[in-house]
Amino acid sequence: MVGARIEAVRGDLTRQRVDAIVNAANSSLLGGGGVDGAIHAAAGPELLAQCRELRRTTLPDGLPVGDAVATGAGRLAARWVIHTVGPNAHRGERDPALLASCFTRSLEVAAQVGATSVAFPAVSAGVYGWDVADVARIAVAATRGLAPTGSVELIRFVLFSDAALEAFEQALRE
Ligand code: AR6
Repeated sequence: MVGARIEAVRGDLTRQRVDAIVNAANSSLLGGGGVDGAIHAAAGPELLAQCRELRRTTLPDGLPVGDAVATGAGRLAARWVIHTVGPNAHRGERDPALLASCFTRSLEVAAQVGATSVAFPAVSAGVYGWDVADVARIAVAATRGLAPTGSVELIRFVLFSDAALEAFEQALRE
């Protein structure tokens, strides 16, 4: 069995026509700025309602750093939003394994829901202060190192800037 195809593109994560998009959320799951804010704005109130329901039921203390959980995607073209929480460099969270876990756990959750295509942002490379080149190397190594993940055939990194795209293209070349 061959692994998933991995690609990097410049674009807006909220506009991707894939089964699942991954949200760079925070532990509260109740929204924020950056790509999280853009996803909630584009998905509409149903997404926040589902996140609140998760907090009320299975995740009363929030989603731990490095873990991932799926919800529906409201008005987005995607079917699922997979929320993950990256390590926050400003709080001293600099363990590459925690960031790698965001990508591997998200892909495990994607396989659990049966997604065939998954789009990721550069988790932790914005508000959470990681160097995008480090994020790119860790993300590419984590997704490449994974055994074929069930249903997932396409992994797409969607970058918001030319600099971030270049970092991911470089990591994919290595
Ligand atoms: N499409 C693709 N990438 C985007 C988009 C978009 N629409 N918008 C931003 N980015 P960030 P983090 C890029 O800050 O560092 C939130 O408040 C952005 O340029 O969204 O994990 C959460 O609630 C950057 O390269 O996520 C958390 O509190 C990358 O996405 C906190 O920020 C990630 O930047 C999470 O911080």
